[in-house]
Amino acid sequence: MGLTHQTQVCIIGAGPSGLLLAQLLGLAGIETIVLDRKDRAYIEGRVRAGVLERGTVDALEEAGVADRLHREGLPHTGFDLAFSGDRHRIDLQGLTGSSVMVYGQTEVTKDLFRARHDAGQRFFFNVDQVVPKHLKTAQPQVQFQCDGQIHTIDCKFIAGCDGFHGVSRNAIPQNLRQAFERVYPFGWLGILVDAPPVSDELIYANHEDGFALASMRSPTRSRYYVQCDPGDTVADWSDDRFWNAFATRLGEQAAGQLQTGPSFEKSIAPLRSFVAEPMQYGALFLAGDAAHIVPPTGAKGLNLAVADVRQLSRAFIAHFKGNDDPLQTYSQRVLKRVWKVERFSWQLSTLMHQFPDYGPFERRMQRAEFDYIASSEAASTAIAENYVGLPLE
Ligand code: FAS
Ligand code: PHB
Repeated sequence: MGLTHQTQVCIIGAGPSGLLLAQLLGLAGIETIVLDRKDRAYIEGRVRAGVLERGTVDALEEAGVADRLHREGLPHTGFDLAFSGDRHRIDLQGLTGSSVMVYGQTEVTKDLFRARHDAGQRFFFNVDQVVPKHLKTAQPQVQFQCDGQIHTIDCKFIAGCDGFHGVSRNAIPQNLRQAFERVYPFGWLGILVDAPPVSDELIYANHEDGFALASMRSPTRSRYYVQCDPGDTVADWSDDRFWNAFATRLGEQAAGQLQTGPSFEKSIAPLRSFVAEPMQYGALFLAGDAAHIVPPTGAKGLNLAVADVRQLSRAFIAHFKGNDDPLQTYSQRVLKRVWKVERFSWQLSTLMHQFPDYGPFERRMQRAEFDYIASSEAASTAIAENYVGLPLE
């Protein structure tokens, strides 16, 4: 028979989406249980996003977990687009009055875990066989295995925060859901290195050899990426090969400032655009990568997840106060913004990468778009307002 537990909202996934949702609901007095198939150390060790929109910083302040972010985060008021060595700065502050914060997702996750632990959050780690059940009834459940036992959680709602490879999305009957996907013909190879960043701000570069991104985690720790073939493995990329490609693609000006060193993290991420509709079914509500994926070019993945959670937490809180409208309209409201962010991430990825099937005409179109952005305040403003973050609604 196994063990049975009760809660108001069962959250599947303890990544940024699940942890932030648990924190915001906890502060509103709503009980949650959080499940993850991994454990805290593994989740905190995943190196992913690095740029936070203003809205994400607002959400972390609202969640009471932004103290270290404000101590250690790096405010950025602009970034560079580079094309075959020519550089154009997107003046975020001047064009939009807003900026972004450079602070690693790893740190956001650690701050959220610490807050949830201090709040006495009920977690189940290293779970298996997770099955959301009875979604169209008043008594939904989540069944799973943990420590050799079968567990059942009786709850009012289920939040699917289990990322792209989770189970929640597919708990919606196949005939009622639709997926939209674009898989890009390249990946990103990323490294971490304890060396000062090549520039004070981020540089996104399109070079005939491929894309490169110069980012950072602190004044002494850099986060760098190069476009690679989708079939590449980390073993194909020695540090020497990485540094040569990175320096070439950034252009002479930056290459002259580059301080290299041994990488201590090296990973390859595939790039895709993906949206699953709808983002709710009965008692199940999806947030974050469980519902959508963006190529990291626009620095939107984590920020889009946080935007979902801000809306979902407000809708749950409204429900428990007697107003069910926000919850009933969650999917249609959130998807409007999701698609706008998907568009920006797709546009910037299309502009900044070398596509194997692009000929001379397409490459001229990329160069012409860069020259237009560099010469038009309106075009630069369009990039800037998407990069700092679109309004929540
Ligand atoms: P997550 O995937 O972070 O978390 C989902 C959680 O659910 C995981 O902890 C997983 O263990 C758990 N889970 C999965 N299946 C489960 C199951 N069946 N039962 C229980 N738990 C389950 N975004 C950027 O903005 N910039 C970047 O540079 C960037 N780089 C990335 C690099 C990589 C390799 C990846 C994969 C993503 C990257 N992203 C980036 C996007 C990333 O930051 C996501 O947007 C962010 O992690 C989304 O958070 P969650 O929605 O919580 O999903
Ligand atoms: C990062 O610092 O990891 C980062 C920054 C900006 C992006 C993607 C990744 O667009």
